[in-house]
Amino acid sequence: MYKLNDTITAISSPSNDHRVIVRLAGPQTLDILGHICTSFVADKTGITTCRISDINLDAIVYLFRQPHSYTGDDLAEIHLWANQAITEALMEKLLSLGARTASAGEFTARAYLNNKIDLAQAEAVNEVITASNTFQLAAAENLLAGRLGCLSKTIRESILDLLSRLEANLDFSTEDIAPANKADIIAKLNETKSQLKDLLAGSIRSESTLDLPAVGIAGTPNAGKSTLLNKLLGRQRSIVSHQRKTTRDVLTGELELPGCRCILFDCAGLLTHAETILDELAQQAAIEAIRNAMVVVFCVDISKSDWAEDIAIRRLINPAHLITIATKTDLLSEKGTAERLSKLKSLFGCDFLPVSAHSDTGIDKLKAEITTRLITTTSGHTKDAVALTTRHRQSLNNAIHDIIQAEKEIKAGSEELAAMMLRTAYNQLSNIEQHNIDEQVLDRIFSRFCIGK
Ligand SMILES: Nc1nc2c(ncn2[C@@H]2O[C@H](COP(=O)(O)OP(=O)(O)OP(=O)(O)O)[C@@H](O)[C@H]2O)c(=O)[nH]1
Ligand SMILES: [Mg+2]
Repeated sequence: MYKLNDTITAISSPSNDHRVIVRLAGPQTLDILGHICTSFVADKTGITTCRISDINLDAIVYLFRQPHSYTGDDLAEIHLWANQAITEALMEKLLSLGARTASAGEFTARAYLNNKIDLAQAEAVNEVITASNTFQLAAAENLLAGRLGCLSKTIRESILDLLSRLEANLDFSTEDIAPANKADIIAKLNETKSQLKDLLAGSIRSESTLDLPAVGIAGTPNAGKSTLLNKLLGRQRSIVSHQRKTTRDVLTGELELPGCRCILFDCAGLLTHAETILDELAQQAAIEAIRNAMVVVFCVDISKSDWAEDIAIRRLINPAHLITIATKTDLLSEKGTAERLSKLKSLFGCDFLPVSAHSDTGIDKLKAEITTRLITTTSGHTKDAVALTTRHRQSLNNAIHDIIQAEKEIKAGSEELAAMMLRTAYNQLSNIEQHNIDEQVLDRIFSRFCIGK
């Protein structure tokens, strides 16, 4: 499907940007530039300013000659300040001169097919584009820098080493491997298996970069959840009233935090007993949403005189990350707030962050706490994590499985079968950077990209 011998073009800047970047790559690039630009002469740096006669505008053209370009062929980036109509006129001109509209991810597909980057790095381009927080971005950049390819290459080399030792044994000996040798090979196999497991464990699920993490606001009815959601989002997303059970549905909004984004949701107040069918349905929706949340902000109304209901519903939820907050602190004096905070601490066994959506108290601290929890959860605590796609995980898991089988075969004395399993494990890992991967897989990978990348 991917042709390499024609010239492709696409707008590669965001649609809401007045600075437009048009990419052009392929053998006709220079010819086309010669047609559209008056006096086109690229200097040694490959950067030139020229007038595009058809649209009567000046543009900066960056020319990268093959093979020293992103795609590996002649590539130009035309930068100009233009509106949509002018940009469309330019695109039409490029197409009339023989360029073809690039499909999603086709520039990166060319880079891959021209051996400029390996497949893992190509996928990383997309991960960088879709990353939703700084840690996911760092993990995607690690992937882009070829770290996964590098790590899998080191592991492949140890498999090759083991394979050569096994095969030497098969070729030159009619007897079983000596026990000392056998123990050594098994130890090496275990080491390789651990390296693969570490790689998986320390990685970030890059699929999750496509879905923003969910942060839920939970608590009893009237705890001030909807008021808090509206405050954090900065708009009236959820209805607020002094009546209990005002919120029935799960209501969401996108929350921009420093360094990351998340989906914040409000839901029905949790109950110990559902009285009506409507209560029951609202509870089910709330519990389901809270179960899927990465972080839960648990609200307790500090102005209440009895927290028995709050204590009971706290037991209903068990999220990985819980932030406990005391709401409506504006209703108490400073001294009263301090006294009740320590009472809440002794009742619930954890600290409460004092918050008031009415007076803005604690809102910035809450945002910072949510950010910290999200980053801790998505980073797995490592800066060196690599973002792995489903395809990478599959290859790594298959390789681990093959190594376990190889170990079993060695223990059972069938070195020939063990060698076969190791060869399969080796091939699984080669898949990660594979160059002869079939078209359908390539299609699936690059179709997730946006046009122009
Ligand atoms: N003084 C004060 N009142 C608040 C604050 N936050 C919420 N309230 C009031 O508390 C009442 C309940 O607020 P909601 O935000 O609707 O509470 P909720 O937890 O969403 O309630 P349900 O949807 O019924 O579960 C309303 O009358 C709010 O005005 C606050 O920070 N200070
Ligand atoms: Mg509500």
